[in-house]
Amino acid sequence: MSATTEHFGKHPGAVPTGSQLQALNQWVLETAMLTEPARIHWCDGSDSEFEDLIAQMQADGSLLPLNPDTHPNSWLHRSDPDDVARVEHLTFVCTADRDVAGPNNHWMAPDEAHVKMDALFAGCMRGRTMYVIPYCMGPIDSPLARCGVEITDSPYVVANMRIMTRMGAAALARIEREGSFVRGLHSTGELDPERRFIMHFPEELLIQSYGSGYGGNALLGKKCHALRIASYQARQEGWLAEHMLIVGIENPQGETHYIAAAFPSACGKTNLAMLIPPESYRKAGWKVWTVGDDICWMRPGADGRLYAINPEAGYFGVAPGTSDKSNPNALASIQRDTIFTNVATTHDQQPWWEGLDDRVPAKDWQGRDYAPGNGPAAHPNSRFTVSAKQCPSYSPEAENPQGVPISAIVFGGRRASLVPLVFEARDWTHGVLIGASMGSETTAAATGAVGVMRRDPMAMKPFCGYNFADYFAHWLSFDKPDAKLPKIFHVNWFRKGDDGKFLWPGFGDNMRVLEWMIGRVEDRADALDTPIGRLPRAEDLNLEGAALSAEAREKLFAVDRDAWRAESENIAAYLQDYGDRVPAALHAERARLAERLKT
Ligand code: OXD
Ligand code: MN
Repeated sequence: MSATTEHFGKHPGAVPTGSQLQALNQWVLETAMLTEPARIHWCDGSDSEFEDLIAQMQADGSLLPLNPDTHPNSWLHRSDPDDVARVEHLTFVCTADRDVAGPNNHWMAPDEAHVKMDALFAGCMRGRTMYVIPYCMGPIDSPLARCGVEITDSPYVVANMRIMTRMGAAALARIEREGSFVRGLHSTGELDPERRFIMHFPEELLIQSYGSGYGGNALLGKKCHALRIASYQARQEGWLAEHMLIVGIENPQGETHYIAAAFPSACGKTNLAMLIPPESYRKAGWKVWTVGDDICWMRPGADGRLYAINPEAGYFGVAPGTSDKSNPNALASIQRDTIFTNVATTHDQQPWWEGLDDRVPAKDWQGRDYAPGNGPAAHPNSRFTVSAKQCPSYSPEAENPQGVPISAIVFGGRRASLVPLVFEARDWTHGVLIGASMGSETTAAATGAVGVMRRDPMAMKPFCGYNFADYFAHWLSFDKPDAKLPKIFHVNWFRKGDDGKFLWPGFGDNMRVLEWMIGRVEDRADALDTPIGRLPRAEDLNLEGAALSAEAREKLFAVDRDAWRAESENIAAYLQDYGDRVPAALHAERARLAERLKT
């Protein structure tokens, strides 16, 4: 191996020393022997390192500067057109026993996967720099946080990891203290979809990703570590790693309730996390605080409540549809110091996407002159990467090492029919059934057909690192005698009317639903007992100024028993797919639902 190693930060001495770092150094060396990079760079996370990377990417054309007057320090990255989303069909969980991965995951035997990946990685970094990125998921001093090291040959990945995680010297110091970390090896390879795999080895705390530079496939701290590997670890250690936003709702008396909410990808988590309440609420003194928009790690505290941290430090948000109306906080966040991926541009080099405003873009996401016949100007899964601290509603509690106490958990999907606006689970077990049977129409966040209804338990279908049956059992296990668990709700912002249009205004108006939930948590708000759970009547929500049609008032608050009987049968069949490992308590809960629907 002929790689030269650059200095770690400002300190002379090529690689970090310290006895606990031996395993890390050894792995870096072995990886370098396999991948044969021209040089090795240990990332320290400094501003100057970031600036150097950006300058290098600007020079080689992989980042294009955007208009410095309107969007200072912001860049556009155009990816390979075949590399624009997560690839669920190429994502594997490799456990010794296939049943540990479960029917919800693609599985490969670890030995076979290692042979395959070693062959792909062999010599793949020739002529390239190998970056070693120590990172921490969660506040650096939090007992709930966990560290990892990603090795990559992509400067774009380094720059994004710098925004999305606590990356560099402080993370390395924690790794040295703890001596344990998740290993992630990534190479963009040839960006050939035929030579692309995202492999997880939870039993080895190892991730290997080859052939893609796309966020969810390549920023290994995010989906691969913070969800797939972390969910596996969380089960062993008694906590939860979930695909959830965390939002704080402060009432006019200054009390804040934190809500964790799971929605499938591209179903509005970022919008809900940054919601701006309707004017009447703002005038009354309600405030919304953003803790996280995608991932939530929760564990029971000494008082029996669940405490949550956002393991991420930035947002990798979907750009299309983000506007002054839908999400003013997101828009304000991305006016500077932002990396945009696969958006369109205006004639004066401003980033643009469908739903932003009515300007006509000049170039589409592939850099072609914009022509409506070529499809959307911005790719439907185009993204922005930005530090969480740039969000006007960023909660100082997001840095609290102990996390925030969760008052309510919300599950939700895109359901054009059947599912009412909101309902409350009768208890924890019922809530787990509601989460386990969540359904949603697919979106552009993953390759494949869009708009197809599929079951997506707890919005974790693409992200649970082990068998869903065991995952459901793990969720049920939190219901202990001294536990003070959050209430569980289900919402559907996406119900459509006979004309195919959404019945609920959504966005800021979702505050009306959150207020009802908080009322339920505080035992102040009313609800109607129905077979599927507790529903508000229209009069139980504050709908003043919400301009709902008569059809909306009827359908959003109703339970169609015949249709729900069919849904209940469908849920029973779905649970059967997971075989004998499904907890009996979940089948029993489903049977109780069917029983209630009979009467
Ligand atoms: C994401 C996703 O990028 O869920 O957050 O795909
Ligand atoms: Mn997500």
